Amino acid sequence: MPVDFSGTWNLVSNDNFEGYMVALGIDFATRKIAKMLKPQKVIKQDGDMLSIHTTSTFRDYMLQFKIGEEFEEDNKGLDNRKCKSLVTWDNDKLVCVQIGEKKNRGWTHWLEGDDLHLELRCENQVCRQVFKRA
Ligand code: VLZ
Repeated sequence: MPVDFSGTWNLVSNDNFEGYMVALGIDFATRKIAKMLKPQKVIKQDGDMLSIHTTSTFRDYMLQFKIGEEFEEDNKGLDNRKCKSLVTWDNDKLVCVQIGEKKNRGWTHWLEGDDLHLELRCENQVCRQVFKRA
């Protein structure tokens, strides 16, 4: 694959994270803390194997998967709902579909110039995040 997301990335913008968290049913107190965070992503890409470690001062979330292979995702520390997740390439974009209780749940990663982009989707909400290399 031509695109390599590997690296350490710092959040620089976070549009409608609040709407995304509301759609996931995250409680008010947790949202107030979470929306102040500037998470960092540490991504390791080795062939079809990826790990995405999202870290913050409040909570961390670790995801490891093989592209093209469905896996169980527990969303522990997020909304704690289990999903069947599948990540595939759509040209140079990495697209995750998270099948579960919430409709239209998933995310897309892509590179634009030196920036890492992430769109997070749940129901009718879209959160757009941009990261720069640390
Ligand atoms: O990222 O699905 O890169 O999992 C936010 C942690 C993590 C802060 C959000 C605490 C995970 C929030 C977003 C408390 C509610 C996500 C995927 C794509 C990989």
